[in-house]
Amino acid sequence: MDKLMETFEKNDPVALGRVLKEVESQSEKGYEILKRTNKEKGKAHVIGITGPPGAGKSTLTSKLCKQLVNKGFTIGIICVDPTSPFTGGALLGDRIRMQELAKLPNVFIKSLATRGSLGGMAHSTADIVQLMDSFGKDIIIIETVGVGQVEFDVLEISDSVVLIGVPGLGDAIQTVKAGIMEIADIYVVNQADRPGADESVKDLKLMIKESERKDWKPSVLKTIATEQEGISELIDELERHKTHLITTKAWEKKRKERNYNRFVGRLDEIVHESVEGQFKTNPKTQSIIEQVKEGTMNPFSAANKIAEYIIKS
Ligand SMILES: Nc1nc2c(ncn2[C@@H]2O[C@H](COP(=O)(O)OP(=O)(O)OP(=O)(O)O)[C@@H](O)[C@H]2O)c(=O)[nH]1
Ligand SMILES: [Mg+2]
Repeated sequence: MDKLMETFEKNDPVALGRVLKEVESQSEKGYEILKRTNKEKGKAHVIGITGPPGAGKSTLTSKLCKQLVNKGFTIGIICVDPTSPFTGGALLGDRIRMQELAKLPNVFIKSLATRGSLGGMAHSTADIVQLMDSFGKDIIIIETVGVGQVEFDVLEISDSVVLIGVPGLGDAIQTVKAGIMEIADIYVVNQADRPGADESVKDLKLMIKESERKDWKPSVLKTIATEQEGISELIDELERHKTHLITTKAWEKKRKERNYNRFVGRLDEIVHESVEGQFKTNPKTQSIIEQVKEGTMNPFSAANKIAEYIIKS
């Protein structure tokens, strides 16, 4: 353990990989590591990149990353794929695209796929963000597909959220706009080499104008990720957003919220595990559970009874 942390502190990427594995498997060692690395955190700029499948998130992330490395930044990338157990091979193309990135100095990539539990995804992402931050990464990019609840929770960890669309996808974005409007800080119309890009930009700008958001007006950029076009503008915009967060103290607030949410999340887990452990093994609660199943006791009174019993014991 000490040796592992020693190499971690010496910025050995192999140690970062091992540390991430421990934390991901939620081992005792993993929690020890999280406790030890909880100092001096919150320096990294966390960027969430989301959008529909095939929009070009990975291509854009890869080009963005290359330019950031050239500017001297160290980068951590987290690929969150809540759908991977179902789409299976979909990640393969990504892996190939990302492979060239992994060869770059100062870039570390971590893929995160669900193993059944969607709920744990945001926790795991938060853990990985902490570790990459503590390791000294300047920028952490979280790439995630879509805009469902899980992705929403994951994106909440980010300081800056970039929503990537493609020309003609205006309608698709419209349908999710209620939720995404509140969290996207920068809009990108990628694949701008395809027809309809300007209309999409116009549509998005109109949507933004209509939104009630006051603190920050998101800008709309056009990119051709495959040609590396528009990437430096995106970097400028990300820097502008970071400055905005710092000057409005939202940066600080975000970190406080992140700390609080992680505490509540962990507390939740502990309570849940201990309660479940108790009522599943305790014979006294068994009869109540049986009655609930049979319908002879209503679930609300039963839950109250068991909660009372557990709190008392
Ligand atoms: N014409 C054009 N194609 C692009 C552009 N950017 C990406 N592509 C292509 O679009 C396809 C999907 O790109 P990805 O980067 O894998 O997209 P993604 O959003 O990461 O996809 P998922 O991770 O599967 O959701 C690839 O074949 C890319 O080469 C672009 O600007 N123009
Ligand atoms: Mg991708």
